[in-house]
Amino acid sequence: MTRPHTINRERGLRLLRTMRTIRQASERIAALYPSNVMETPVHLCIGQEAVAAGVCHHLRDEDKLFLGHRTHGPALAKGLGLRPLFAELYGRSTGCSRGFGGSMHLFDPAHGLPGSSAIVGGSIALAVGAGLSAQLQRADFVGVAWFGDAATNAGVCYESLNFAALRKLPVLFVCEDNGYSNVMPKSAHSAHDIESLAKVFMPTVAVDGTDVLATFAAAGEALTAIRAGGGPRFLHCKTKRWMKHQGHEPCDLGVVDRDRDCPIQKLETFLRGSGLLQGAESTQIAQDIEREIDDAIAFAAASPFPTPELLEA
Ligand SMILES: Cc1ncc(C[n+]2csc(CCOP(=O)(O)OP(=O)(O)O)c2C)c(N)n1
Repeated sequence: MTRPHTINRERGLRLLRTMRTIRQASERIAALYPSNVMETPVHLCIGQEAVAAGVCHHLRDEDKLFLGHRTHGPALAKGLGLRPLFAELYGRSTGCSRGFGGSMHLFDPAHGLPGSSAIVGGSIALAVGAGLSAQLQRADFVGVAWFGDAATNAGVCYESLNFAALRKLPVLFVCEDNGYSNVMPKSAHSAHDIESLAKVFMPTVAVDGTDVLATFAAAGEALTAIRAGGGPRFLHCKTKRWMKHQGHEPCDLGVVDRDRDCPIQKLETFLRGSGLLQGAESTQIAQDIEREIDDAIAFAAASPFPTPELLEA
């Protein structure tokens, strides 16, 4: 049974701002990409913003989030700035990975982004390692594994779920399930059902990942249990990818209805209906974000490329 949403204005606007930042930054990347100013492949997460915002609003800087190849949304929601993101995409020395990593290797330890892996499933065991380290040090942080549906086919996923459950580690597994591995639907790449698989090992919750309030509530409950010493939790977020697997072009698989499936529109409709968003507030938020993106792009374009010496620094 779905529960009615409860949220206050401040939190609602924060979620909206985060989702809009991800959307608008992604749209700008898509627009700039064909001009070859970016020195990296990009995997955009337009349509998937609610998962990033809903989960990451519960995370602290100390919590360690390990990403895969589709990084921009959760990295921004976790605290990465627009300047270091755009500078990294432009391959400049002011980027979060000094221009050496690109889109799939965003690095910002101060905001709990210790690294990511472009190997499908590669981030999962790293988050379990972070959870083990928190347990051994009696430290108060959580390891978060962020991965797509196809990563649940990897052997390391099973080993990680098993070990985290066995040792009751503080780990949140977030499966951002957009139903596809590149152009291959889940029915063609997985013989298992993700929830049934995860439930073998730990409490698992499935949530509509286009509904930020549902995702926010489910992630909050899972993290509260983990932080209380209850062991790992698995969050299965079903969402839609609006763009092609990689690059700047819209998805042509015919599975997205941009009105019905838009997480931002869903939240705005709810906030307006509840009297928490009024008049031109949403437009104002969008305009503020556009200015921040303009600033980040100008910063990136004016920054120097890295030198070989910087590798050793
Ligand atoms: C081990 C491995 N196999 C194949 C690839 C090529 N590859 C890159 S992304 C991708 C699809 C991944 O799908 P999913 O994990 O569901 O994430 P999504 O792209 O949908 O976010 C594949 C097959 C890879 N990077 N690593």
